[in-house]
Amino acid sequence: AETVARLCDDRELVVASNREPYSHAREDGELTVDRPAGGLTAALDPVMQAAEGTWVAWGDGDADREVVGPDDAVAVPPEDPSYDLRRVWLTDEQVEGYYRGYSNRVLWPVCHLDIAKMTPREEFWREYRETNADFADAILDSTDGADGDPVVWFQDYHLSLAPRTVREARPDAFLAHFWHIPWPSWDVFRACPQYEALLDGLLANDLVGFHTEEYCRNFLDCADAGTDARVDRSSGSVSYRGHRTFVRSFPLGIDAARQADLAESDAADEWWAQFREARGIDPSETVAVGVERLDYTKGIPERLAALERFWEENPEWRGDLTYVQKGTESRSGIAAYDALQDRVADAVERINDRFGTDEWTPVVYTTDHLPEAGIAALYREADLGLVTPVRDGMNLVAKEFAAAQTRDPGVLVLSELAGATEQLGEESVLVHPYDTAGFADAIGEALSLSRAERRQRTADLQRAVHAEDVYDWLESTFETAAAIERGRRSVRTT
Ligand code: GDG
Repeated sequence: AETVARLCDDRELVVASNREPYSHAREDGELTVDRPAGGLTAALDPVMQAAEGTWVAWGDGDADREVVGPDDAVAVPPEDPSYDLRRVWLTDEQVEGYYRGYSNRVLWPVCHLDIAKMTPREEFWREYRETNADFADAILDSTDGADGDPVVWFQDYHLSLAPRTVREARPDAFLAHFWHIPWPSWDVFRACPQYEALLDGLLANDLVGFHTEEYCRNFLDCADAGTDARVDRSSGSVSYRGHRTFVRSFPLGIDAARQADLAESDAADEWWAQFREARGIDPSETVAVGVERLDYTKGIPERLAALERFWEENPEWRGDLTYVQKGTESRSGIAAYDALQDRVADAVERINDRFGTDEWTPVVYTTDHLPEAGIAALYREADLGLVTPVRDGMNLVAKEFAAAQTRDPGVLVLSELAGATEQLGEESVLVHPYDTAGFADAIGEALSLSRAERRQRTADLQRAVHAEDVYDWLESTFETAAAIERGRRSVRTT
């Protein structure tokens, strides 16, 4: 955290993301604070504490409104206030149009190559623009009066337009943006009617980061075809409206050491003992696991079809291979998500009716949000980790599964369409999520690996996830930013 803060050179650091790192709630009249849950927020939090910066995010919920000081900001973390959390308040129309509409019904499907699910309504775009302007205002307000030009780091697809507004007001600020989902090729991206405005917003940044080289190449192609920018592929940069944007890949990692500790924790043991008991999983059973939000990009129905095929063709595994699917409901109320929830529930019921017995349930399904230790226990206990999205920017579950193999090592079965495959593909059993027959065979192959082979693959996977963890990701992002700044300064002085 100190290193990263130093790389900001004592300039004001502002992070902007849709979700807030701390949220407040009222339970039985008591005000409670929810801690950063995801790996990224947990890793960024100490950086923000060291840099004493500002985090701008959507303030979600009534309790958040109670905990504001001047300028809609509250100092966090609560026990040792060291940086400002500044909330952007959204109207119901904004939540519907900016978040549930444009972000999740236009950008999400387009970037995951599912343009048939794209719903580009006029009011979605209007609210997205307005909300991005609100974020930009909050960023500018919080950097007002700060010494020097700020460093602003935007997270993700919710905030494509805000960089342009910030750039216009603060031409010398350093603006970086990390895009957590895939960037599609030009022929897909152009299906989005606002492609030019989106590129215009993103090209106001000095640095745009993606998980993989492929997304970087796609972005450069889109900038080339969708704007009048000059694209230099050899340096990975775009010159547009008098400004140069560098495009780089920064594959996001996890806190691998923490994940391994969690897998070995008492809380994980306790959670697993209870879950196993409650769901009737016998200790002798072989366990496969899938952990995700119920999102159509995660390939859950496709995976269930492959498992069904596997049990069909391999009757000796009935009663032995149990699949645990954790699928938390997500983005409910959006038709594509509601349909997916029904589809998954129906498939689970059908498979369990077809193969289940009084003693054995083939698919153990839970929609609960589990404690971190529960997730780690599932990974640790599983003989197979099935991470088979039909598209995924990175997929951190694959990395968490690898890090949590602290005992009898399990096998990672990974989709060739996940970003994580660029780093973990070689040591995994790779599948194509839509090739049901090949996927079923791969499950058989993964189950047949010897202990020595599983141990070797796991050791290699763990080396990979520890070698490029979330802290390396932060450091390389900020080092790249510092190098770009140094390059600029030397150009100015020569
Ligand atoms: C986007 C991109 C990219 C899941 N269920 C529970 C729970 N989780 C945690 C997992 C993991 C995280 O949520 C999911 O991360 P993913 O990376 O798999 O997927 P997305 O949410 O789609 O994230 C993705 C990511 O951004 C980062 O850039 O990798 O490609 O789509 O950490 O463990 N955690 C707890 N309970 C649950 O029930 N505690």
